[in-house]
Amino acid sequence: MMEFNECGPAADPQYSLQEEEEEEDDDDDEREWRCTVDCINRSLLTPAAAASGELTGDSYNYAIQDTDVPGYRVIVHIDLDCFYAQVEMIRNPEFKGFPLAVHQKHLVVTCNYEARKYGVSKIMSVSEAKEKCPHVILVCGEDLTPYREISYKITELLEGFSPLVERLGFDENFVDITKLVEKRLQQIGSGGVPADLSVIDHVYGNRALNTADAKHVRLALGSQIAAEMRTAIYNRVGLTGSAGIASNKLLAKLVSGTFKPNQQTTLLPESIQDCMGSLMHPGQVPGIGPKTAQHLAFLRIGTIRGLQTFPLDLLEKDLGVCAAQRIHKLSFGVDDSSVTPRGPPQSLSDEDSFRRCSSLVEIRIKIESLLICLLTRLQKDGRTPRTIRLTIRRTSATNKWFNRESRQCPVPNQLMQKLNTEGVKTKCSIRVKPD
Ligand code: TTP
Ligand code: MG
Repeated sequence: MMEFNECGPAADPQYSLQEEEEEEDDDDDEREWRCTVDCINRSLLTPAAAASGELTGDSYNYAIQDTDVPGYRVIVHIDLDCFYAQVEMIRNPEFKGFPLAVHQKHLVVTCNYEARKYGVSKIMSVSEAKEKCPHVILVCGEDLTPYREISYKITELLEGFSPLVERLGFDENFVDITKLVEKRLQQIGSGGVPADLSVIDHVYGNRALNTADAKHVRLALGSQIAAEMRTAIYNRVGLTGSAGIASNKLLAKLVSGTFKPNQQTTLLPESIQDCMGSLMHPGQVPGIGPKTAQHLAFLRIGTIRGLQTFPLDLLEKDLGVCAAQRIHKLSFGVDDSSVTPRGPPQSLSDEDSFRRCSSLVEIRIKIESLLICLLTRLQKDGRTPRTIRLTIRRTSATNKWFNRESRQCPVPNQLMQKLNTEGVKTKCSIRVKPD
């Protein structure tokens, strides 16, 4: 992997190192749901909200003053359908309607829903995909540029609805729409919530909406906003996506995949335990990564119920207080983490396999091609990088990421100047030392 770090506008020395989220693969899950402090100020609830959402006759009483109050937030998680495949169908409209798979090297990384009907799936070898569907169209998806560009377009579009948008990978976004829901409640005014208020598309577990329940009303309005977001994404970018609407990030992400593609699901509070209980094992809880799940398995915790009922003090002894409390709460569907916009990535990286390289010349060519891609992106980005780092990962049969070694150095001051005057040259000067 090669990356430029600490990218920042020339005039702004404040940028700090942060991995470009969509291209880092280590412990992603664990990182996303960081430990948060539970500091609910119940007095911030209006009387109606404080009274567990009972109707008082004035619809504005559905509102709360602090949009951070757990349970009263409205969070949307949007996951684009077969993302790379949809992008390829936009780039090549003649592929639309036919089974299509996007591969990197010999692996299918995604395929459209036409191909899925034949049994083609993500992380399947290209040869198996061809066996399942001999006429599948195969597109190489190793150049991430088109996916990256559309991915940021979607985030930007969602930011038009709410400034609180958090990217998760290339094709997922969380949007905190609590304030937007508050606004809609104000617009409804004292006339009362319309009796025909309904949830757009699916309600998890088919629960009936109770328009006398503040939380229900807020989520129903959230489902309308989510539908507007999906329509905007389709009309402006041409992509479909699935959405989950719930009171926190964990639950919104969990339900967004209930009905796919191009559908949305709203989770009402009464179904939270059913939703958590439907998970087969703790590793399926977003925020519990593979390492923690392994640890839990070691403690003989193999189900969500097992995690919920495991003595917290024992869990704390084993995992540490913070982590234990966090995952214990997650197992009940409680997640107070906020939707945190991250802004532009703080590092730009690219990677490729050196498996077929058997000489220094071949290695040099490979590194040069990575560098050219990165410099092109850097030029488009316009910010000035501080360091460049080259990372080599040696894999072994037992450990995929065994032995990770990096070297880094400062980027010469004149690089950006040179890049702007001369552009990215097709030939870069790279010295490769034998050791
Ligand atoms: P996903 O959201 O997992 O899949 P998807 O959007 O293609 O399909 P779905 O309709 O089920 O949501 O991943 C998003 C993109 O990330 C996907 O289009 C291709 C890429 N990807 C990889 O590069 N490597 C992988 O291992 C996987 C699973 C996906
Ligand atoms: Mg997706």
